Amino acid sequence: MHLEAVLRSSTRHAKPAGVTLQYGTAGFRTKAEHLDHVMYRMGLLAALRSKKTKSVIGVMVTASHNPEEDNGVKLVDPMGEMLVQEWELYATNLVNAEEHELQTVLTNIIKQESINMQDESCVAIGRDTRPSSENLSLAVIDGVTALDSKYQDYGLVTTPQLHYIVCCRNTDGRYGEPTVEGYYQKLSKAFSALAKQSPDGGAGQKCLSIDGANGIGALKIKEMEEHLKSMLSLQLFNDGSIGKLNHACGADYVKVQQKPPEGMDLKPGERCCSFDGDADRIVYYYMDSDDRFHLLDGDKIATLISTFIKELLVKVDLKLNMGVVQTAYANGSSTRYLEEVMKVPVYCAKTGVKHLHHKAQEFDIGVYFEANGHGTVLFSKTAEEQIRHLTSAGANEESRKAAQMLEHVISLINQTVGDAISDMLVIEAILLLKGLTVQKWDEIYSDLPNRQLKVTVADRKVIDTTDAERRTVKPPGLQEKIDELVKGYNLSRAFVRPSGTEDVVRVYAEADTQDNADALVHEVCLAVF
Ligand code: NG1
Ligand code: ZN
Repeated sequence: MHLEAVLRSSTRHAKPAGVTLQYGTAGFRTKAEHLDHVMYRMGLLAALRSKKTKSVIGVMVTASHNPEEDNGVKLVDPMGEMLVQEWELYATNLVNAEEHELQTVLTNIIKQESINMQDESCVAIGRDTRPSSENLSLAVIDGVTALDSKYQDYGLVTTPQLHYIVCCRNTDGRYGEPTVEGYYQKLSKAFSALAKQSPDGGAGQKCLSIDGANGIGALKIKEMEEHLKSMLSLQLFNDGSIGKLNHACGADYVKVQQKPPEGMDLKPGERCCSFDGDADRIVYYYMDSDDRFHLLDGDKIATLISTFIKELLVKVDLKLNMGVVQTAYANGSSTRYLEEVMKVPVYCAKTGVKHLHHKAQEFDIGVYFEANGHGTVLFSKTAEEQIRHLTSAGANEESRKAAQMLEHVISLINQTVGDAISDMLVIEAILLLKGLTVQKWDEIYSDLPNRQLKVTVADRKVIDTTDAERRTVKPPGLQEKIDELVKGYNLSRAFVRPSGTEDVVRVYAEADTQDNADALVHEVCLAVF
């Protein structure tokens, strides 16, 4: 195997000796200045993955909700899904190889995967608005071209837009036109078709305030808005013109701090939402007339969407099974509501979208959301076919209309990955169609007061979990301590787990009152030390 070109270019992207990183739930993520060699090598790996799968592979340069100084990279597989698990290991090995080991590690991957280096390959590259992202994406391109692979640089795109493009490129346009323009057209067409079905055509809906987290989502929502024309009235805050990316704003800040972002003018009762730094997460919120903050997170979104879909399924009389997938962070009230009132089966997956996505694929219709607002809906081929058939062959007008609505939801939702813009449009369409205000939506169930904290420990890996991360098995005695603390409160639950993206241990607790949730979370934090 001749890899001279690779080794030659690698000297321009040399790995600092001794630095090691792991391909975690969100790919590689660390301070931007440590990522040049990582990007170069992920360019190499993407080219290999493309040759192996004979498909276009995506590379997204972003660190999502993390500080502006950080950056990261993740690979996108052919259908727009996250990179398969076996290749995560190759990614880790490749990135951690010292310069003199690079050739051996690459050769091993090529051999193990029987990759024919003469095969064509193409890599689709996207990046967020971080100041470091442009140079880092050039390092990716150097890696891709060192293996004589083709590439297309899509420049500034949201993470879900890149996932969409990769899926379109590999399905001969069946999923849509593989451009950002194609994305806007697909979504605006579906939204318009749904909005037209609402009693007043959307005329009565009030303006939605959007916190763009000073990131790529702000840039892209402005472009989307032009396609939406007057169908949806939006007001954008934190658009990146003054503020810093994710600083005191964005979906993660709002969810974790349980307060509105800075830089946004909130009036009582107004419907607001926040995107995260790469626009794959969204949360809604509003202030009531007593100046109390109300958060509608991923759990409330999952409930709204699954209720809407279930009602349509009854109208079309299709026996498609639907399940909702959550994580340990899902509010206990949401799980109870979905299971007991909605009679929808709920499953708990490990944190990290790929785990939820895989579980959701087991259903005809799988709705998955992390409490932090990352999620989407997956429709199986069977479900899509049956629904499409009924758009014309439905037993009566009502059933045909419901099937058409489901078909538009299928077009509007980004099935490749959670997508703030697409989820926002689905939510807005449902609120319109059901004539719901944000307050009415919020009243569907009441969240249990909760608190999430992070603690820094010497080695977070000493904590090992089971039962979808809801219980610890290591270190010995910790779970017993947590059980004992939880017993001291009503309606309480608590768990700890090592973060997959930061060098911290996350601690979560819920209880009957905010004071109790706060007290419990502090007690559990102390138990972790
Ligand atoms: P970690 O750092 O493993 O908790 C965080 C989020 C995940 C997921 C990933 C990827 C929480 C509690 N955790 O993971 O849900 O979104 O980042 O971005 O929100
Ligand atoms: Zn994100």
